[in-house]
Amino acid sequence: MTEEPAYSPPAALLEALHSSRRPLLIAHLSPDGDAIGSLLAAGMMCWHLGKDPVLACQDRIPINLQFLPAQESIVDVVEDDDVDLVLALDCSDRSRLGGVYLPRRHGRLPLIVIDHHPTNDYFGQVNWVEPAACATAELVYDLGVALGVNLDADIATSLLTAIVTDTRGFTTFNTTPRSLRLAATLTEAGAPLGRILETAFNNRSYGVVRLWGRALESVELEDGVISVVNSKRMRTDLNGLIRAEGLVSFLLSANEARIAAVFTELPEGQVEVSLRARPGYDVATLALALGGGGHTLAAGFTMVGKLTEVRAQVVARLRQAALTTGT
Ligand SMILES: [Mn+2]
Repeated sequence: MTEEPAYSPPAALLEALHSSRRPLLIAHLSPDGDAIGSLLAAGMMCWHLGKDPVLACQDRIPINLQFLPAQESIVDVVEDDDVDLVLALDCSDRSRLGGVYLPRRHGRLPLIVIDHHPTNDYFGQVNWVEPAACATAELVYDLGVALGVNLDADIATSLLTAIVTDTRGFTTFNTTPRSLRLAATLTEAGAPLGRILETAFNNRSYGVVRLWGRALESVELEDGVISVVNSKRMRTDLNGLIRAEGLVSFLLSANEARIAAVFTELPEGQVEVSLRARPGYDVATLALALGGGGHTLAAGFTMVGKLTEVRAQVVARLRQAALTTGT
């Protein structure tokens, strides 16, 4: 590895990991590139160290990440009674672990958290949280250095995919010189940057494109808050498709928008709210207040209620945020 570590894992983390034989590694539910990339890289590091980890994530791996090495080893049900440590990756609170974390069985095991969300609530016994890191994978890289693991092409591919997706192709404001140096190091180690960018961003199903079209019919802009709904009715002929992936970032590209929101009606009477903000505005505070979390400029939460009512209620609060927190 050529890029110097920027962060040091806590001694207690290294100790716990060294003495574990079968750690349970968990990426958050509704996983993104950072969750899956960090999970796979950490899992491969464990293999290099002769450990026998369980890699787990409650939800399906998004189609644009299904090229990643070793992703077939991720399980969505943990039946193993043998695990001796839990390592949470990119999870800001306990609920993000989803159903692969079984409190009755895993609650007595040491719980280690590696994350970069500023809203992290330190739910582990050991919490390595670095909000300045552009991705959890940046910390996983530093963990690899601390563990003395050789950076092979598969680990590099997983880490670079995580960094590329969490920085949306090095376009977010938390992209740092180090993000770029890490990308160079990982590319040198064999990660295919062009293919990762292409697969991560130019890769959505025709169904998602049609769903964008229907959701965009509902677009509204009020006081700098742009929003759409994605209702169950819009998806009846779309084969179980739920999320209009990428749409919230697209909405924010409207010049008049300062905050963007997508309201997705979930099957069980819940509404998932995805939020994005331009620099100088903040959507994390509201998301956290409503039981979710995330970053200042990208956050989300889920609440019970009717789609139209949730939209009206949340947009009213976002309009306050768009009027009062501008710089
Ligand atoms: Mn992340």
